[in-house]
Amino acid sequence: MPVPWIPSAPASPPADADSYADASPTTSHWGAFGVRHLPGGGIEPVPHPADPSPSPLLGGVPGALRHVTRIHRPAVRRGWLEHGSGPRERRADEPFVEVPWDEALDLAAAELDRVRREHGNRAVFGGSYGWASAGRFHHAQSQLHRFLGQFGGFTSSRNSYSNGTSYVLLPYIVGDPEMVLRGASSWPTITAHTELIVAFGGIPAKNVHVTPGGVTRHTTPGHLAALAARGTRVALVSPLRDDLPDGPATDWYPVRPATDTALMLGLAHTLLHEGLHDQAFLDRYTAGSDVFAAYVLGKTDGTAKDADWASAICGIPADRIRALARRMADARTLVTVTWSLQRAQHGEQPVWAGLALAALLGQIGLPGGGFGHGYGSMGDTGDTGPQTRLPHLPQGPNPVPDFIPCARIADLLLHPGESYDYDGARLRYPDIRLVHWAGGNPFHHHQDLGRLRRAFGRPDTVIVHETHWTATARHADIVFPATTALEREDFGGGRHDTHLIAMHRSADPVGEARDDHAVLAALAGRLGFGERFTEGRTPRQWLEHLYGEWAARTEGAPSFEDFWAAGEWQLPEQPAQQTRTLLADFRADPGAAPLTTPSGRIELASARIAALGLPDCPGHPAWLEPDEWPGAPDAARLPLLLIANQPATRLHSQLDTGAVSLAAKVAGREALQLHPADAAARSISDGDLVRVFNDRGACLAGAVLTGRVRPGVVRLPTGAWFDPVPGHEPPLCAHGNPNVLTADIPSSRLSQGCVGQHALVEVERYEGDPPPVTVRRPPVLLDSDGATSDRLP
Ligand SMILES: Nc1nc2c(c(=O)[nH]1)N[C@H]1C(S)=C(S)[C@@H](COP(=O)(O)OP(=O)(O)OC[C@H]3O[C@@H](n4cnc5c(=O)[nH]c(N)nc54)[C@H](O)[C@@H]3O)O[C@H]1N2
Ligand SMILES: Nc1nc2c(c(=O)[nH]1)N[C@H]1C(S)=C(S)[C@@H](COP(=O)(O)OP(=O)(O)OC[C@H]3O[C@@H](n4cnc5c(=O)[nH]c(N)nc54)[C@H](O)[C@@H]3O)O[C@H]1N2
Ligand SMILES: [Mo]
Repeated sequence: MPVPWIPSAPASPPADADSYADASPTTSHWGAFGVRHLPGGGIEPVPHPADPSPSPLLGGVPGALRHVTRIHRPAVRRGWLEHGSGPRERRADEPFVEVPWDEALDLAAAELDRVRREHGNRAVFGGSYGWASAGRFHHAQSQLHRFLGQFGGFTSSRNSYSNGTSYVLLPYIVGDPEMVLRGASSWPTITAHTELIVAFGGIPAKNVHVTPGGVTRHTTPGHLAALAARGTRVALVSPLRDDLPDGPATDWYPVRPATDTALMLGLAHTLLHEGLHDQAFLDRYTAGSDVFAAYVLGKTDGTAKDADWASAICGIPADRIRALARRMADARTLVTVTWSLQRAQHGEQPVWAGLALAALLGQIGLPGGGFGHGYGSMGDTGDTGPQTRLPHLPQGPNPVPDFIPCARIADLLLHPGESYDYDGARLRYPDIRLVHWAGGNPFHHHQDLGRLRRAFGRPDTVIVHETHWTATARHADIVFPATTALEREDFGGGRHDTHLIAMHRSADPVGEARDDHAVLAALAGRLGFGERFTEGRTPRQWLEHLYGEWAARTEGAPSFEDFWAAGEWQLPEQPAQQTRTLLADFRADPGAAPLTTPSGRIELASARIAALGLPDCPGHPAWLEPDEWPGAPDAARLPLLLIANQPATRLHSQLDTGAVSLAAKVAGREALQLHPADAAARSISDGDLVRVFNDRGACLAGAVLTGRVRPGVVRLPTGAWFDPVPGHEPPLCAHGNPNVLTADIPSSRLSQGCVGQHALVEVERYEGDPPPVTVRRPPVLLDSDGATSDRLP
């Protein structure tokens, strides 16, 4: 039986302009598209005609829009309704009572007010991390932050799960993080100049369809094709062969996960030992290269980090490491590191070591050379589109200074009053009594979901706005049904977008769903600041106002009416940005254009970081053994290294109920890729139901055997909706969510980033009657008399 697995999902064909013309325009994180209505009542997404490579995720939109898991009415957890607010186990299997809007709003407003009066504003957590949907006005977090700011403030969150570790590290070593995040060479420059790309984590084609806020033209697939046509060689350093599409001239280095730093140090050793490094570059543009070189050559700790040393750790033969280093020195070489590498314990190290490696080559700031961070992580890395600041909703000030690095959410809830290190400071967790979340799915994004479930038991009240009955909605006390982007008017575009898209309303709201803005305006009204929140405008008037302010300072922008009628405005091009790297000025004259680091240069050793004395982030790039990697003591018991990376078939947990995601499930669960040798050793065949487990939890998955993963490595992407089987502690997820397995520890005490990418696990064939997947049905919903709602199909 063929397994319906999509390794790197194929793109949909580009649209013809005619079918787009009679569709309603909109945009999304996976691209701009039109919504066409079908005779039977369904919808069909039509790609934007200017998009050379529309996202396969478009195919997930129709199924998700009207799925049975859409939330129809406000709902309150029965225990909360009956016993009032207070700490309690918040489990996904407790029924909800559907209540009228006024009642739900009254309850939420009164509880917000009580918490503020009794515990102060810092007892409200409103960080609300998550990707919500595209659209500049209805952006859920912006709306919530504006509301909570006017409410008197809230404990907020900083940074991201995406690249939170790098964001803290980079200011110490390059100054502005954008210098390497988006300042490295553009794709056209790479295809014109680069001879060798050494891609740690690859350039995964599955990821480049996504850009936060929207994208009209997906250009990276075309650039990857251009690389292939030009014959640019790519050294793919990844445990997964699918991290680079077939096409470019590829040498695969199937590195053991979590060991890239050792490999980079081995490469650096060869360069230094054989005198292939650029000493003049190091002297002029870097600080601390002597400290770094002394460490690499073994002068500090007696261990030379040579290719043999590196090989024993990373599993790449020493002669291949030496040969690669020599080739790097001999060519215009771009060293790139995907964000995934820093989403791990000691995640600073591969980023810093990769930068140091590129510095040794002396090509930083040259077209097509140097260091890049995020090619293949996001669609707009290396994009040449205009960088226009698009209109946005003003959030206003937040009077509460308390914040957490976003990946510390469970620690925040579990350990009020405890202190912790962050970015050179010592911070303390406030005591959170109320959590208000809109536009994010912590039961998707956070690690160790069993622990997160305990953490969500601590606050008095959890309020969630959601479109669907996600695991987060199921762990809330008060649930507000939110409209999706298709059910309201807005405009949107991403950071490098070529178009600002008018997002016309193309579907009626499901059930009684309301816009997040409307929910918050109603709460603000009850709390006495309704007029301040809305400024007396309807959503349409907000759009006209925000657009109008922006158009007034944007040359050539049409009137709102013309923009709305046309469905888009193509933004003016800014050609000057296309070929220069942000570091080009620094390279031309480091004295005149210094970096904002203490030395003004690239810091290969940082005295500031060293002075912090952190055991998990020393003052120069170093190989530090993580707790969970193939060489760890626990690997004797848990011999497989799980890669929990981004899914090819959806955006995080979004669109998991859509056709593209469902088509790739195996045995009804998320697909787990594993090597045939590992499968044979466990009597696992293609398509088998398997149990993936470690000490933190377990999940079921469907086995897919493939030689495109390194032996000893299994891949289970994120995003299958968490479906805890009742009665299991630690949790068993019936559906295949890898975050029951990942550890909730910080990347380091410097940055407190997320470590979700890796975990040690074991896999076994599942025998017996499997628990069913229940999460694709709504939870039990009661009406106010306690009867089960009969609305469900
Ligand atoms: N193990 C592991 N975990 C990871 C990662 C990993 O690599 N490994 N990656 C991490 C990364 S990089 C990220 S960015 C996070 C992503 O984590 P999230 O951003 O939290 O994931 P999403 O599924 O995009 O959640 C967005 C939610 O918003 C809802 N939504 C959409 N539109 C609206 C709206 O208009 N209003 C409201 N109220 N809700 C709306 C959607 O239904 C969805 O539930 O996951 C992280 N988690
Ligand atoms: N289709 C789709 N695209 C997306 C997203 C999505 O949910 N769906 N999410 C978007 C978001 S929010 C973000 S932040 C970006 C994330 O961008 P990334 O963090 O770069 O994406 P990942 O897919 O998590 O990881 C990239 C690759 O790194 C490899 N890798 C993992 N561990 C190691 C290691 O130790 N060493 C090496 N050399 N390689 C390793 C994995 O095989 C993986 O496929 O993706 C964006 N793009
Ligand atoms: Mo992300």
